[in-house]
Amino acid sequence: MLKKFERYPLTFGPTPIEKLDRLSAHLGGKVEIFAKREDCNSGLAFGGNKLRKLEYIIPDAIASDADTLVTVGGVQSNHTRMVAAVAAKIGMKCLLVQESWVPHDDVVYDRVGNILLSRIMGAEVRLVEEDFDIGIRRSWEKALYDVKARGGIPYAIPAGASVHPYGGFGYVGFAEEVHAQEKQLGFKFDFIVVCTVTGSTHAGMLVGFAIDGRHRNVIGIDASATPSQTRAQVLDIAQYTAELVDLGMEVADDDVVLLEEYAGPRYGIPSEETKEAIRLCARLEGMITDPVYEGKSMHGMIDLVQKGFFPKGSRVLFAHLGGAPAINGYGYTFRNG
Ligand code: 5PA
Repeated sequence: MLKKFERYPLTFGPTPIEKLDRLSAHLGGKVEIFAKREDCNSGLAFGGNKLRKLEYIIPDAIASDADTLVTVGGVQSNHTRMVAAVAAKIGMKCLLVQESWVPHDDVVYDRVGNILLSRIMGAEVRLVEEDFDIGIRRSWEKALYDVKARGGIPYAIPAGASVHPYGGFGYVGFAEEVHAQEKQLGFKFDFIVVCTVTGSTHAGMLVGFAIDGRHRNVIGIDASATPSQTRAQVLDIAQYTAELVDLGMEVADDDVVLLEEYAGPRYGIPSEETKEAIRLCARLEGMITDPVYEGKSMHGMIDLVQKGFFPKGSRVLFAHLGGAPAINGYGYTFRNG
């Protein structure tokens, strides 16, 4: 589906699929759980889902003659870290707008993890007092204006590299990769669990798995805590991505499966159940998930298994999209493990 689109390689290649035996057994053994390790997809600053998306966006940035990548996220955004790494790798400058999306008072919150890495990689980091919102941001538009005012040529990448014409392609590619891996494994996954915030990861998967009718088996776990906006954004991106890749099928509103109950208490703040899910997965599998994203989708998946949402014998693929560096901003939360 993606052959006609240019791709700038930023990842190692297909990511491994790992069986989570001990977690599967701990949850009763009725469901087989696997993880696709997008968190290990690259040598660029610890990797993660944004690199798959950026592989299809960067050719356009290079063709535009831009000299500065400009993007936006929260203080502990993984996306901004990934854009900083890519800018370094391709020899561009980078301006990051880091908004106050999370009311968090760890003293080192704006000094460690993602933001620390972005600073080391030479990005200009601009801390801004604005609340969480996945839409187009005024602060980001101002940053674009500022780059132009000082004689630079900005290339605008929206939050999470999502609301960009090519933002959905990377995770269409993920689905194609899973199809190929399933041939080798000799079975197909019944469900794919994905953490959803700005929407293009979920949207790309929805389009990619629609090829063999599994689009409603992509179970989005909302981590935005603003689910109607996230849902609308997933639908919109899925619709225009489907058209661009000639899917030959209309994506409808009820094709977006987004579960809302695991995002609380709010974006970036983990519930007690999310913290327990992070500990459980770490202690059974040595697999690190974070309090903002994958901890919430892990919590969702565990709860769904326990509730019997997945029929007995199902094979469930947990998309591990990265995000572990942010855990450094939660030292107090995990001070006792
Ligand atoms: C993010 C996003 P989408 O934004 O494509 O829905 O992906 C959700 C997601 N897992 C899941 C991890 C580790 C993520 O980083 N992160 C954002 C960021 O600024 O880092 C875009 C919100």
